[in-house]
Amino acid sequence: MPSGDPRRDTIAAVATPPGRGGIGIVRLSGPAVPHIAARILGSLPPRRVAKLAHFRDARGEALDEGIALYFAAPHSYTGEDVLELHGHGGPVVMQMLLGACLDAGARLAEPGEFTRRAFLEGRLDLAQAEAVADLIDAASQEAARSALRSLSGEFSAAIESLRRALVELRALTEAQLDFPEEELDSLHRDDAARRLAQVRAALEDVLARSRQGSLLRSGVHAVLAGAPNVGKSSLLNRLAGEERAIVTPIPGTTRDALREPVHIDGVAVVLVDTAGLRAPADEVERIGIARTRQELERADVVLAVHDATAASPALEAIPPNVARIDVYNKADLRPGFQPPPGAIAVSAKTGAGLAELRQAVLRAVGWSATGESVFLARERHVRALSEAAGHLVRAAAETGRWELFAEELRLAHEQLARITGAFTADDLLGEIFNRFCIGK
Ligand SMILES: Nc1nc2c(ncn2[C@@H]2O[C@H](COP(=O)(O)OP(=O)(O)OP(=O)(O)O)[C@@H](O)[C@H]2O)c(=O)[nH]1
Ligand SMILES: [Mg+2]
Repeated sequence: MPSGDPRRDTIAAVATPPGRGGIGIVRLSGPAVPHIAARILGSLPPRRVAKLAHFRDARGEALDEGIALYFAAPHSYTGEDVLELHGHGGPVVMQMLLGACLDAGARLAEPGEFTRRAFLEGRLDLAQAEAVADLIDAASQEAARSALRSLSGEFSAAIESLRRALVELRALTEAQLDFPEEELDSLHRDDAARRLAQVRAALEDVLARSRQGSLLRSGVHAVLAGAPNVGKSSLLNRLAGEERAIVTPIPGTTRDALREPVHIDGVAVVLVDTAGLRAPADEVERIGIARTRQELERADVVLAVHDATAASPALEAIPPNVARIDVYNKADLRPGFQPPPGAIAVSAKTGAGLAELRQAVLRAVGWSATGESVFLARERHVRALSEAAGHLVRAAAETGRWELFAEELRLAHEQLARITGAFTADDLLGEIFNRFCIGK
C-alpha cells in the first residue's frame, strides 16, 4: 500500500517502449517487492538469477509466462529491492501485468522516479543521473559515447577533482585568516596564487570540454538563408545526400521551412531550408518569409547563401549577433571565381567546396575536433562552470585580502557542488527528473 513517505512506496512501470516487441519489461522498486513477488510469482526468485515463471493476477489466473529477475537492496539500480518481469511485449499483456503489480500494492512510478531514487540512495550523482537520460536520447554516436563517459563518472570525477583542489586552497586560506596582515608569509601568498592559477586552468579545460559536449547534446541548428533562387534548397539536398527539398528555376519555390538532420563528423546538425528573402509576392510567401525570420532568431549558425554569378542583396534579416558563414553558390558557372575573404565558394551542382563548408559550420559553432574526450554537459553544467570560473577570476584579484579571497572560493565551490547534486534545491531535482519518461 502507498505509505506516507513517497520514497518508501513501491513503484512500478512498464520499462520498455510502448508498442509491440518480442519482450516487454515491467520494473518494480521498493520495500514491498518481496511481498508483490510472492503474489505474482508465488515466491521471491533467488537474487540475480533469471527465473522462468508464470505471472499471475490477484485471482491466481495466469497472465503471461516469462523471466523474473530479482536484485536485492542495495545492489540494484535504485539501491532498493528491484524486480523485473520480462514478459511478451504486447501492450495488453504489459498493461495486465502492470495492473497485477498495482493490485498487489505497488503504485505507478512518476517520470524518472527510478533514476531519482538511484540518486537519492547515492547510487548515482546528479550528473550521472542526467547522463542516463542523455544516453537514451543521444542523437549521434559521438553523443552516446560522451553520455556513457558521464554515466560511468568521468565528468563527475573531473568536477570532484576541481572541488578537492578548491577545498585544499580554502583550508590553506582559512588558516591565513587567523594571522594579522603583516605577519603573513609572502611564501603563503605566492603559494595561494600558484594553486589558484592551477585550479583556474583545470576549470577552463573542463569548461571547454563541456561547451563542446553541450553542442553534441543539443545538436547544431544551421539555417540556410538568402535571396530566392540562389540555391539554398539545392545545397540542403546536397548536404543531406537526398532530394528532400523541391528545387526549380522559379524564384520563390520554397515556402515553408524544412528541417533535415545530418551528421558532420559525428555531430548532429539540423539543416533548415527557408523561403528566399525578398518583398513577398503573395500571402503564402509573406508567411514563409516570416518563418524564415523566426528560424534565423533560433539559429546557432546561419549560412548566408549568395549566387556567385549575380550581385547579392544585403540580407538585413540575418541578426548581426549569430555566427554567420557567407556561401557563394553556383561557382561552377564562374570558373576562377574568388569569394570575398572569409566566405566560401561552393557548387550544389558539382559538390565543390562542400567539405570546406561542413568544417566551417563546426568551426563557427565552436566545435574543435581536438581528439580530447568531451563531456556531454547540459546547459546548467556549463552555466555552473562559468559561474565558478567567474568567482576564481575575482578571487585572483583578491590575493592578500583573504576574507574576500576565501569567500570567492566558497562561491566557486558551491557552483561545482550544484553539478553533481551535493548542493541542489528540490525544485531543480523535480525539473530534471520530470523530463524523463516513465519507467526510467
Ligand atoms: N549551375 C548551378 N545551378 C544551381 C546550383 N545550385 C542551384 N542551382 C539552380 O538554381 C535554381 C534554384 O535553385 P533552388 O535550390 O531552388 O534555389 P533556392 O535558393 O532554394 O530558391 P527559393 O526556394 O526560390 O528561395 C535551380 O534551377 C537549381 O538547379 C549550382 O550550384 N550550380
Ligand atoms: Mg528553395
